[in-house]
Amino acid sequence: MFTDKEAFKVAFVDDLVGKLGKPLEEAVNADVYHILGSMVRAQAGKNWANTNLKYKAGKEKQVYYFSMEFLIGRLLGNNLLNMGVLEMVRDGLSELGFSLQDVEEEEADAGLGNGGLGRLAACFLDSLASLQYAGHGCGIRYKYGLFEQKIVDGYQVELPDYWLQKDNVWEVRREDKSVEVRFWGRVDIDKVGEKLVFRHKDYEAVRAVPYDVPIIGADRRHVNTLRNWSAESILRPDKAFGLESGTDYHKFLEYKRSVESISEFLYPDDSEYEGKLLRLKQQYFLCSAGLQSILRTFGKLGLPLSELPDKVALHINDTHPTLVIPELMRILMDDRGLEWDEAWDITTRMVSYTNHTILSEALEKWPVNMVRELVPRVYLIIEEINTRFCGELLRRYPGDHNRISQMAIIYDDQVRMAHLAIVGSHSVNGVAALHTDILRKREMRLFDELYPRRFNNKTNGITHRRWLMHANQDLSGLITDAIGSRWMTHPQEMIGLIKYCEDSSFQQKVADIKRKNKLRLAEYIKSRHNVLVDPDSIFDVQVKRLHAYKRQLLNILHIMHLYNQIKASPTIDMVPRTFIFGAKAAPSYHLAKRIIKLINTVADIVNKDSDVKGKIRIFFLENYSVSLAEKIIPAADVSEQISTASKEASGTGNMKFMMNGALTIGTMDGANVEMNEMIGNDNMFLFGLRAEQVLDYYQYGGYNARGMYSSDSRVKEVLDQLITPGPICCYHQDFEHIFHSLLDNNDEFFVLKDFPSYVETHVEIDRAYRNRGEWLKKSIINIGHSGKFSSDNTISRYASEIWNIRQVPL
Ligand code: GL9
Repeated sequence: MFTDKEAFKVAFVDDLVGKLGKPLEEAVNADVYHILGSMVRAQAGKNWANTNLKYKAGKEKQVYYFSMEFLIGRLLGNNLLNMGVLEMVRDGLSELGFSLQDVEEEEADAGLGNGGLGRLAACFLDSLASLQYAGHGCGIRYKYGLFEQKIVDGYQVELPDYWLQKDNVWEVRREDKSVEVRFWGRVDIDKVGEKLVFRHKDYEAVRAVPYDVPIIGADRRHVNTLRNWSAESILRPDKAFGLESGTDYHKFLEYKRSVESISEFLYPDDSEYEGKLLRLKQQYFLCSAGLQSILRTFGKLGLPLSELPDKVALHINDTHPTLVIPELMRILMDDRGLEWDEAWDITTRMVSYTNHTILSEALEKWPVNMVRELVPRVYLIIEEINTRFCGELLRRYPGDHNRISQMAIIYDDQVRMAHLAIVGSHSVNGVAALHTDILRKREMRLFDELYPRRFNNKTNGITHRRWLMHANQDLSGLITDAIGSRWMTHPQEMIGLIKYCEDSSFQQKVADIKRKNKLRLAEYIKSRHNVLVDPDSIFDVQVKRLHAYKRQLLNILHIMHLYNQIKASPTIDMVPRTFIFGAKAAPSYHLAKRIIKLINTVADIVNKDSDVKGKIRIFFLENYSVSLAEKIIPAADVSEQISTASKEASGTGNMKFMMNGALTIGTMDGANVEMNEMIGNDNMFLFGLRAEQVLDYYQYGGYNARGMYSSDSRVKEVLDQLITPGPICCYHQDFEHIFHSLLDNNDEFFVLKDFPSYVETHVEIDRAYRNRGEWLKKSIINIGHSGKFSSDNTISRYASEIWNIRQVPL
């Protein structure tokens, strides 16, 4: 049905009329989405079945990526792209009177993730399938994804994300693959001969039902699976908790409600964890359901358990799924009868772990009582792992009790999940060179000393299919015109663009595409803010979660400073700038929410002030999401990557902007460092403290925020505007808190310290932008080097260096 345009149109109309019972003329975009999506799903279905048959027949080793978050976004456009029919379908639909772009807008944006960590998981799935690896996702089918953000009177308001109320054509409920997950209860220990037998009694059973989503690779033939688990009640109440069927209907309803809450919503925390029982329940639910289903699949191969590590790799995305380790031990020992040593050998050879942050507030520590009560048998296993580990340490470092308490898995009545993850896996990776370095040398130094071969780096990546080929189709076309199409499967060949970086006709084409993308974003902004943005202004963009360490505050303070300059000398010469923000704050993160209010307040004042004469404009675009990112990033001239050095483990937005030709203003943090290694100081705008300096300040002190305030008049002026009712800027009680967070807590993230160099670097950007040829040259150099950051590259390394899996051609 997708063989050629005419065949497609016939099949499409036929399907639409047949399924909806209405003539084409009456069809709306939502109908077209439903029919087209179902056609794609049906087509992919055949390849999906074939892929699974092939994996099974070849007994291929498969990797399962366990993640509490998969920030997939919309799938229709990407699936059409990967199936190689995007253009044909776009033309066909257009001839039938529909715009594919409008049809794509009908799809819910699956927001089952918070930010970078969840989006990385989605990019990895795309690369695994596209590179022909047998690699699948294992996640939770949250009924509500990340909240929908509204801005009301400048404040963030959170609304539930009813994504499932929209038609979801991709998922398939697989009732027959359901498994049971057990919580609470107690463990009876019996001795049978020499062997201890552990029996979990009086537990509460939960039914885990998988919803499978096909992940279509770029060769269209490889279709892997994202298996998302939904929590449901056991069908028979008597089986659930030993009641006589139907005797206590209220109790059953209560049980049902509590069970369903497990997959009800995604926790909206970014780089911070909440020690809530429900969150722990979600984690165990994912681990237990995922493992049971993987072991069932392995069972069909008829191989001995000793071969498990040759056939299955388990990857845990941060510590959230660390319970995979003790849960696998439990299954291997209690259900399959293995001894500890053999089970441990198998487990540690199968599991690998990625660390995504060194922020201490993000390090998960679960209270012992909570774990012991919720999953009593699993807790006993964690205790045993800890006992054996501490024994090993004692033999290796006799008498060094300080070291042992620093490294123990259970300490101070808490289970340290990162320690469990390191001890129970064969590989621990960081997500950018600098981050891995900090992990090895500082955060996890003692573990690196004990297991030097375990730590390794895998710099993050992004799928160039979604973030370039789909989001920026014109630029993608231009690249192909210039260097042919091999870059699509070998993104590092984008380096071939470098030879055009000084070619003025090529530069002009890049400029024209950027302008078109800016016009498109301007239209979007007009539809939201009713203001027409100047497409010839510099689009200066910071979009990412709102967090103190990401320093949106530095950005807005600088804008306040620019505004002060304009007010002082209205004829000041500057290239007009449009500052664009998008950011969600965790609902309980008050400082972050106040910063949103500040951005919106300053925007209000500046955008209304006729003295400004369009020199600067500020827009906070509400509800930042994957689909909004796809509109914003291709239109950016300047990418703000301004975290306090050492704090942003990698960042992935930085790579998306680079790939779309924006120039970065950034600190030497995360993957910015590696961008800088490739393109040099001439092609990005670096500023601020280096990671070493920041870490030294933390360790030895010596920074005085008040000193910055009293010695730099620009700093003083903008800070005073936060606390002084005045005509020029924006006194508000909320901003007093911001003021005090900077001065009373000695500016934890060095906003004031980096302010002067940030201001100067923005002056440099203004200067650089005026030289169009030079700017475009830099832009092309950025694009050309960005192929290195394709997640295809990242995934090949995970595959060969961690998972030991090979490509499976079909
Ligand atoms: C993060 C890091 O903060 C980012 O720097 C990194 O790029 C991504 C992916 O490795 O992981 N760790 C983390 O907890 N989050 C990240 O973005 N937070 C969210 O995903 C919201």
